[in-house]
Amino acid sequence: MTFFEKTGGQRLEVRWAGPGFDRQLIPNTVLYRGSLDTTAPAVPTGLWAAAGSGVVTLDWADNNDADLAGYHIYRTTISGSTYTRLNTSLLTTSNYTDNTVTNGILYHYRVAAVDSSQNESDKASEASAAPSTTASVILQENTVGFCGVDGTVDSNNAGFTGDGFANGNNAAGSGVNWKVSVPAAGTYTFTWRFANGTTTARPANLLIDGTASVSGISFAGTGAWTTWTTISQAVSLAAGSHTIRLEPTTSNGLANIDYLMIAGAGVVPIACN
Ligand SMILES: [Ca+2]
Ligand SMILES: [Ca+2]
Ligand SMILES: [Ca+2]
Ligand SMILES: [Ca+2]
Repeated sequence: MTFFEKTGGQRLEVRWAGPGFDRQLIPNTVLYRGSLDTTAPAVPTGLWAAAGSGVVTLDWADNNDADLAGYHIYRTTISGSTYTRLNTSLLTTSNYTDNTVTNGILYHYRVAAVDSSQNESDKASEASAAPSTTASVILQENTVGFCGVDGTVDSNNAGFTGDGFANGNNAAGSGVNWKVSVPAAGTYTFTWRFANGTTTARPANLLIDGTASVSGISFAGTGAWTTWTTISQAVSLAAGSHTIRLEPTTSNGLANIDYLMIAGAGVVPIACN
């Protein structure tokens, strides 16, 4: 390769040689003309995970990038770090089944999109799953089924999973909303992971489709805002889709909510709008 500069112009010559012939110039008519693609695809959206016994199934929305080549899926058991890529070849469909999980362990997943120039997007928000003999879904902030908080999603108190936790305004009635669909009428187990750094319990009512379902669920003090625990509640649901709202009854507001897990066969998080 020769690069030389003339007054008022620059020139690059590329030559090649092979067995039995001398090096010769590659004419510029066959050299690739164009600009290199350095633009990564959009970050995938709509990731959610469903856990069964020894299995986690993941689904997300199709990317619309014209030069999309596929996806990479990543997993960790330490929320926010040490991700391992699960797929060996690029995934060409927007779903994945992870059969390499152990019941009783909480896993966290993120997905990224890759284009035909090997540019990789940022990883999408973390979705979590807890494989068990009982099927379940976990609704994390910034993933499907989380419909907002009367307050903020924060990440300042360590020990949360996913992108952070829902910190409702400290006022009665400042709640958190979710939305799911269930395939059959029955009793489903709701489990909230939460922290309450005060010594006063922060009770809340559970509203299903705007109607009081369970009153006075007591989110007790956990000793510190970085100390997280869970509380479970059996909830009756009719078949179909439901809005879920957890609403505090005192002026202290809600405990900080890391996630809502709903256990029962066939629960599916639903986009809020
Ligand atoms: Ca691109
Ligand atoms: Ca999909
Ligand atoms: Ca608060
Ligand atoms: Ca969380």
